[in-house]
Amino acid sequence: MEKTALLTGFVVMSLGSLALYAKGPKSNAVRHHTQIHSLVPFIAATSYLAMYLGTMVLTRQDGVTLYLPRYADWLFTTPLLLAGLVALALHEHPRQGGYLVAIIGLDALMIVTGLLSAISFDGTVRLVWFLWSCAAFAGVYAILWGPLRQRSASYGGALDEAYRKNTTQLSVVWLAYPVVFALGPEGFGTISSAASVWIILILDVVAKVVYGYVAGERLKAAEPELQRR
Ligand code: RET
Repeated sequence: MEKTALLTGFVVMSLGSLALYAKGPKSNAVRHHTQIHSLVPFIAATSYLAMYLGTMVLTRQDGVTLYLPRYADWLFTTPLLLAGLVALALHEHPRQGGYLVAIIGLDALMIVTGLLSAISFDGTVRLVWFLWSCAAFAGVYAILWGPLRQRSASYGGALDEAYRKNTTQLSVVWLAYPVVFALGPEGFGTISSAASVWIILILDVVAKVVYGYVAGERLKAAEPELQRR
């Protein structure tokens, strides 16, 4: 059951990576976004392959299966997805790279403390790390919707529309991850291990492949503006 999901993840992510590269915009102004969006499922395919093969798949003292490649995947893919949004918002302010460092720092803290929560056997320790991770997650949202949103609003037009829509979509989909984690075997255990693997697979397809495609289409619409600036 879980093996099927993991193999499906490997196949879907591999094909998704190729499709995003083939379909994404290629002009000088936006090519880097296409590269980012096809690299993300390539990394995810690697993680699904590792999980399918059982590489870095451990068992917690209470028998819960820990899929560690997932956290390695997230540690690389989530900063890439955020970097795409930062590049868009800072199009006219490329020297304000501090936002990139800050948002990636918070994001990495979120994933690493999420991993600490998952591997913790003690329920209280697990909850503390979970909440700590959520605090870092809130920081990521604060940067996306605060200073970066402000920069993007100052441009207006299709560029701002692309930033707003991509950021909204990302914010909504990402929110599901901590919820599934909390309900899954790593947290309260309301959802079975197999169900959580399938649900996260669906979330991963939406957050990486569907998002990559739709974000690319919105960037195509903003291409003339991005070229002019
Ligand atoms: C964890 C557990 C602890 C609390 C929080 C989490 C957030 C995870 C997120 C993951 C997003 C992953 C994506 C992958 C696809 O590219 C680590 C589950 C807040 C937001 C989008």
